[in-house]
Amino acid sequence: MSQLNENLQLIYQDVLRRNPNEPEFQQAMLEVFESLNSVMAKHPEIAKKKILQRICEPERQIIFRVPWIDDQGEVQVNRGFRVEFNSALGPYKGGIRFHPSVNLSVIKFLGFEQIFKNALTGMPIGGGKGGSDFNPKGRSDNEIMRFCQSFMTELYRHIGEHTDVPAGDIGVSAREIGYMFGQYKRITNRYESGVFTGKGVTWGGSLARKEATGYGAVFFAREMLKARGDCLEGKTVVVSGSGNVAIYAIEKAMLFGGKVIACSDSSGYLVDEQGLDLARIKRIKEVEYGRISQYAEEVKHAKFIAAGSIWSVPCDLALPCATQNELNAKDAEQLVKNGCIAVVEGANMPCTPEAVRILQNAKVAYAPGKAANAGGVATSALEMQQNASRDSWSHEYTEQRLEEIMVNIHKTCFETAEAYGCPGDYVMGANIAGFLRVCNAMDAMGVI
Ligand code: NDP
Ligand code: 2IT
Repeated sequence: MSQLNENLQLIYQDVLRRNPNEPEFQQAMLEVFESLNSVMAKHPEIAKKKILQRICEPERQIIFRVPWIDDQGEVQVNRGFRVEFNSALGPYKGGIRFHPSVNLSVIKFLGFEQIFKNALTGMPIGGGKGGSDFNPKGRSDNEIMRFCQSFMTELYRHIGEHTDVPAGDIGVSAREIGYMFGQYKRITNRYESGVFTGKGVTWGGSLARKEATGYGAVFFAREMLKARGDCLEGKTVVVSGSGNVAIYAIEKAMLFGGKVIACSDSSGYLVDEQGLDLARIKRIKEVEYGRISQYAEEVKHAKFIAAGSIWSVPCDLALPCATQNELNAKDAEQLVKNGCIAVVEGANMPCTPEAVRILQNAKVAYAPGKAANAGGVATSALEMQQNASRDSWSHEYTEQRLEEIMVNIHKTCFETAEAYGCPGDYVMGANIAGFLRVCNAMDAMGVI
């Protein structure tokens, strides 16, 4: 990362002016801008054709009302979003998030990151993101279904297998995808498998998609440690969150010989010094939709801590897999003090910019989400491939493809960082490699 040169500074001031009160979006843009000084010098056509300015402006932003009726017969009103950010490399692709914190800034930051992440996968997918401020917590299955149906009653007209292909994210898993896909099918009268990814494996979903983001992040961690002559075996691992990404990051870290001792949810964090019992976590979270504190009620030697930060738990490897800005400067200092050697982001933008600087200055290996968590969307692209050929692949084959993709993303980031004079800086490597791939396609297509 470096100070912005004069031209980048001017462009950044302009995007700030055009996108006020959107702190997450501004944060995500600044991180990319900070990687681009030498890129802009090497490729004058990018400035001349205003490609960066065009990339920062979403191609289309859809905001809509989502009215629905709860189990008490009360009318509820939520807000739905889909930001179709960039389609230079393929149809818009990215998840849908249901969480009360969702607003336009959050969806724009996620959509912006998704452009470069998807480019890094090497698959033909553009970038987009959607969601709603709907809070699924405590809602009945029927309420979730009615909400999803109302959400899709507007969204259906904007998506399609060649246009925009949503998937899951926070608060959206195969259950919600099922309700949304069902409503899409009903309204359009088309069984268009490729319009959604993350579908149930019995009706068009891909094996290994559920595991892909967490597994992919750990494949990335393995490659990053390997580049430093190290490995995962015997390492103590802490994973934040206990949702889809966290659960399968824990699983793969364990399979590679790591000892995972802590995870969390928004109510607090759980420590089991003997190593987490993953089957128990899966039952509590995936079957019972429960809280992680339940684990400590069932297991006497485990502790649940409602206040404080999971990053105070000493570890070799930290995998933030919950949400944006969940690991701040204080947490980063604590990790460094405790001897942490690597931080690999399963979530999107979980480390604050100050935390990233602290980790990088302390020579902790740091992998940004847009590289390390790209395995989820990459496997979504594999699901699209299976749907297009009306085929379904084995778990083993699909996971092998995922592994190859993650090894390649690591290699691309590593080599790009070296080529641009900042060896070991995966932020620079990921941003530059992703950005150049998008710029190249946009340049070829003229001013669009
Ligand atoms: P889930 O909804 O399955 O799980 C989210 C987890 O994070 C839960 O444990 C949740 O706790 C916790 N969490 C969410 N919001 C907050 C918050 N504001 N503060 C503290 N904890 C919070 O989502 P995923 O596992 O799918 O997503 C996790 C992260 O990974 C997100 O950043 C997402 O964008 C990213 N990601 C997901 C991909 C996917 O394929 N699913 C792909 C790539 C990235 P609680 O239950 O208490 O809310
Ligand atoms: O942030 C992400 O990459 C996702 N939520 C997955 C997107 C996808 O289309 O699979």
